[in-house]
Amino acid sequence: MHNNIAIIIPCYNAHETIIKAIERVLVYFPEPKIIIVDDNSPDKSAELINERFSYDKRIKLILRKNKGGRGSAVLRGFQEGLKNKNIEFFIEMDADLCHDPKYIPIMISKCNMFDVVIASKYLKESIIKGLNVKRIIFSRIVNSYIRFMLKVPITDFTNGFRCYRREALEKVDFDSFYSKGFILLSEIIYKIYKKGGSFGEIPFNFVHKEINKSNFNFAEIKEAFITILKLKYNFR
Ligand SMILES: Nc1nc2c(ncn2[C@@H]2O[C@H](COP(=O)(O)OP(=O)(O)O)[C@@H](O)[C@H]2O)c(=O)[nH]1
Ligand SMILES: [Mg+2]
Repeated sequence: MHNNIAIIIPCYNAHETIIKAIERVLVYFPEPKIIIVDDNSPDKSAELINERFSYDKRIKLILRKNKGGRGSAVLRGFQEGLKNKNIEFFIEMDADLCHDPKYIPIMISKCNMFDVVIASKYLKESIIKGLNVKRIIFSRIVNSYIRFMLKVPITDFTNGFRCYRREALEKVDFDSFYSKGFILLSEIIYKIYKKGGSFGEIPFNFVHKEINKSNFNFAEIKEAFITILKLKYNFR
């Protein structure tokens, strides 16, 4: 059972949490395909993963030379997973324990009805813990801006905890992306939407811990606003 699922985890400087994140996935899925894409993290996350899992066939570590952005790392993971024709469902989740794998079975079952299912921080039943007020307000503004611009009927465009069906990903031209960072999460939604894809959301508890230093920076914010404009007005 569940041998048709790949779990993609982008990893950058996550050595404090990545092993636990993998182990938590294994609690729910004893035989998953886990693909971790690490961009040569200076904190040596990759070494740690290798020490613990190098003989474990379920876990594949893809090492890239340079920090290429969270979104682009996930695309790399999708490309790897798509090579295996048995895989039907592609889960994307963070390495920093903000995304509890207990929601994965719920996302997958809902994904039988939708092309993409998103764990949303902004549904009525969702709970956000540990995120400072500035980040919450910023995320709300960004999400309102994206929804206003792109008109896709979902509430959370920026959370990287999702399930995609194979057919949805196969419709996407992986060479056509404008962005590389977190905004790629919105770009991929828009691309699937334009191809007629359908979207479902589930509420979840987003739990942010103090140890989670964000990789998020000004360059990514700039990229976000420009990418949305490019998508809306269709220019390069
Ligand atoms: N491979 C790779 N992973 C990244 C990069 N930037 C962020 N990540 C990972 O993407 C996820 C989300 O990043 P995070 O810094 O927690 O962003 P935040 O949650 O928006 O503050 C985590 O699993 C990070 O380890 C990157 O440039 N390359
Ligand atoms: Mg995070």
